Amino acid sequence: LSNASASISLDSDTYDPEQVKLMEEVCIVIDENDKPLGSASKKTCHLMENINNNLLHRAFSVFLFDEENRLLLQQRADEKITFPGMWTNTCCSHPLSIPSETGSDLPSAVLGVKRAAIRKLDQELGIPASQVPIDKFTYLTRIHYVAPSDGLWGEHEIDYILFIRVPVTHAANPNEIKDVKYVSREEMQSMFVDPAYEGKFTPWFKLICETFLFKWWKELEEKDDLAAVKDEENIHKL
Ligand code: DMA
Ligand code: MN
Repeated sequence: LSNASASISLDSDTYDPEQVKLMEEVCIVIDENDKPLGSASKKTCHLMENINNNLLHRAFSVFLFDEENRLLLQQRADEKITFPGMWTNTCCSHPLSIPSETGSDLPSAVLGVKRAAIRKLDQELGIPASQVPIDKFTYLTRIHYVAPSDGLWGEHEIDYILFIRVPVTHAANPNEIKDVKYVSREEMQSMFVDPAYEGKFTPWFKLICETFLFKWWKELEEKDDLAAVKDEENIHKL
């Protein structure tokens, strides 16, 4: 990695100090097959300068549904350094490069991202861990995508997709989230083509909507489990 990334300052005149602090979190650096290679700070992993040199890290995206099969959406806070103010799925973040959240084989990696998901559902949405038991999450598949945010920051991830259907209470952390809303599949389908929301969805959420989301969601409505649509082994390059 270049030293230049160290010199890019995250000054608190430009950026929110709480979000700046979170840029010190340590992400899992992986190869294109999702094998851990080491670790790097969240800041290093999200600088376009490093992404352009192919730096890739592990992430997860939670889709949380209520008992009426409505999806909980969030609008990212304006304080977020990447993709501020955009609408997206329930919760996204990164498993940390710590033993409990890393894994070199797939089952342990899945366990690691589920633990990270429980941690962030609490930190972002105030959903207590007791309401999102680890065995209620379904890991569906992985997507590999790259997306610039502005000139400086962006994403390049292998993203584990997790579904969970549970009733929850939530109290959004305003430093993370500006707004939340539950939507039915029909409502999401119209929202997705509504000109009022054009350019307002995060790139990963948009990619998942364009590919798998509505098929998975329909399956969730019709069946008790998602076994028929799971694709655990593949990494889909979107
Ligand atoms: C990163 O999400 C993960 C994905 C799948 C884009 P994020 O920017 O919301 O991460 P964090 O909440 O840790 O800032
Ligand atoms: Mn990321």
